[in-house]
Amino acid sequence: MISEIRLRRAHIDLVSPFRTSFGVETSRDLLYMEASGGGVTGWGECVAMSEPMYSSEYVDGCETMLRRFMLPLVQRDTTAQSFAKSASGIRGHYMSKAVLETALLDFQLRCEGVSLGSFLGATQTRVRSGVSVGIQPSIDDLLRVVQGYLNDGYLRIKLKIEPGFDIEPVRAVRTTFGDDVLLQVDANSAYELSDAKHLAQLDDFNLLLIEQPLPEEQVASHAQLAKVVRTPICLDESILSAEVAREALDIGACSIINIKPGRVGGYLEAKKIHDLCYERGVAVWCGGMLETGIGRAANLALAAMPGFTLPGDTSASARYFLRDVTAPFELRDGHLDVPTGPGIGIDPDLDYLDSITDRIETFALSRG
Ligand code: OSB
Ligand code: MG
Repeated sequence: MISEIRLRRAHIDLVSPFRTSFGVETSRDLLYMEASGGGVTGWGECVAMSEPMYSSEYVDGCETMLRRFMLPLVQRDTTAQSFAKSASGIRGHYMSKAVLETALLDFQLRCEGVSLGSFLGATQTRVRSGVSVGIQPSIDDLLRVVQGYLNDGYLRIKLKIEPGFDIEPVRAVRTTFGDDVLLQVDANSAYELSDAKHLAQLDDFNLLLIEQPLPEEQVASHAQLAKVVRTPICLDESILSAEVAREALDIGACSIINIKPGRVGGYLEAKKIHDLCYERGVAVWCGGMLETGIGRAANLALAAMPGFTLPGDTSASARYFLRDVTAPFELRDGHLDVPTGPGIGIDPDLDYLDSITDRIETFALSRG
């Protein structure tokens, strides 16, 4: 039984600025939920960024949602499953739902001694790692950064693109590093359907996929785009639930899906999207939101499911932080090991986490 929930706000610097079509991140504004009882603590990490630029959600807004509408739904005997059910009446706010649901799920799995991987049906003990490369000041800088990641052993490169930094940088990377490099691009919604012919120039570079070229709401426009562009379209921002995923696949808006548990309300919904895609033979991969070790551990469990046939954005701790809040996730032969312990399988270094914590608020639970 859970006796209290803590909401922790913290911050951590990134090793280098991460630029996308929607902005530049230099540090991570963190919100963790901790569900505790009987000496056990379950953890969740919120994926929202400090500003609503990737999607409409942002971390201070998540804190308000949790405080005002979600924590009141939790009682001592609330499970991840019962929380998901009661929170389904709240529209949207997936990232807020996900962090609390994950803390509850981690708590119950730790109590049962079951790893998140086995709960989800993971079949792999390690997962192939890709890396997401931010927009760079110049093509020379980009080539240097990509070379560094290839030297580290990353098995797939994802280039962030935007209008004005797209065809030539991709050409340069393909030409410099050759045809064997697994390469894909992510536009974070920066284009319009009228850019279809421009984007079709990317067809020359044998990319695995183009991720989220058009705005989140324009699912049907992606189906139009897919008729002009030969490179497979992969959706990220648009896929907010298994229902949206089903509709997007049905109309041909995408042929690959980036699954981010935080974006869809948690691991239970993420599993539904995996299962739907697996049944249809649609490839999925695990995205990331610059998570610390807490969120990364859980993503690795998900990425170990059988339908995750493409390398994800599950990179090593060192790609993000000088020092992670958990023992660092390290690349071995381009792979990360899936944690095997109960729940997410890893604990934060509490002394270090406390040192980067701004404040903690404790919520005592009623009996239920
Ligand atoms: O669109 O996939 C994205 C990071 C923050 C927000 C959105 C995205 C990303 C990434 C990096 O591409 C993923 C990662 O390495 O965690
Ligand atoms: Mg993306």
